Amino acid sequence: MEQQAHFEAVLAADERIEPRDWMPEKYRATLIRQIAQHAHSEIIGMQPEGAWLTRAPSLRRKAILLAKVQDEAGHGMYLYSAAETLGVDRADLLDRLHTGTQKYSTIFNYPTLTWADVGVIGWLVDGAAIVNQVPLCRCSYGPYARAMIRICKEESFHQRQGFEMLLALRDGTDAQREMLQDAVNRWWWPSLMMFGPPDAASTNSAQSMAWRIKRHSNDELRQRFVDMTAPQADVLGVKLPDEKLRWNAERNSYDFGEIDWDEFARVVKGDGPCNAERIERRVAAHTEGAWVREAALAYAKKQAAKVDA
Ligand code: FAQ
Repeated sequence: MEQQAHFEAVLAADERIEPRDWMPEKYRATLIRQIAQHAHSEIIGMQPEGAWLTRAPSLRRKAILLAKVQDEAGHGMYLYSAAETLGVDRADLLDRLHTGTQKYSTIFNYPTLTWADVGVIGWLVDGAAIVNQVPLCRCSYGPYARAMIRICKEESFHQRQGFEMLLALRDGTDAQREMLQDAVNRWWWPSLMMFGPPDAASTNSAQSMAWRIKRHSNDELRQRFVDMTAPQADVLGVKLPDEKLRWNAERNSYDFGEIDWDEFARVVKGDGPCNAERIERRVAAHTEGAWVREAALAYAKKQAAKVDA
């Protein structure tokens, strides 16, 4: 009872729960679920852009993209470490990703068909990730909140590199501008789905907000993203593919059209354009990397034996 009171008091004072503190089991389970899904998204998210590393149009673009994809691996690592502070094992979490019992973001199940997709991922996908993740820097669980601070700094850089790449396409040839518009047409709606189901269908939101894991509802953050992004589309000279998108002076926000929630449900269930391919590639990388994990373990044992001797 005293422990429960301490937990409630920490939340009420907007302070952080740390790994050694007592916490309700459901709070622990919710964090493991969200942090693991977030980590999985980061490492699966390396694939759509990674596919363009060998085809980047210049050495400069290739170096930038390589650094970005490596950052995503790093984000996955911080997040798996944050999840491990809750008493789970990273190997088990990876198993759950590989067997499809834990989710990752729907957005990474769409293909990257052209070079413009790489820039649009930076602009829209990293842009949406920032809007969703900046409030997580104030999440009530300390290790997750701290991991998010560094991740958000890097995501901001990713977003700007994407936008800068798109400015180059805007200032390029007609074919480049068409390629840009086509990529925007394909990524806009999936980016809006990153924020999760509408509030009325969001099963976890009420409890996660009460526990101060989430600070804003899915729809609130989605609206914030639309408001931030619509003027940027004007700068890029692209049209967002939504006939209902318009400024609403009364609400001081943009109105926008209805998201295809059937498509969202299909992609969550595993039936998106690239779900099978992403998991297959991930499992192959894990299997092919077994020798690296074995070598690292053998080295760690050898070092420990030296210290003991
Ligand atoms: N995809 O009750 P809610 C990135 C699931 S990282 C798949 O609203 P919640 C960086 C949800 O898990 C992108 N599943 O859930 C990058 C739940 O199922 P469950 C990832 C989704 O947790 C950029 C069910 O639907 N970011 O982009 C999705 O309160 C570029 C009901 O939903 C994060 O993970 C979805 N889009 O709110 C990398 C941020 N949406 O678990 C490479 C942290 C919902 O009960 C390149 N996560 N579901 O079986 C969050 O903020 C939250 O978990 C939400 C969902 C907002 C995603």
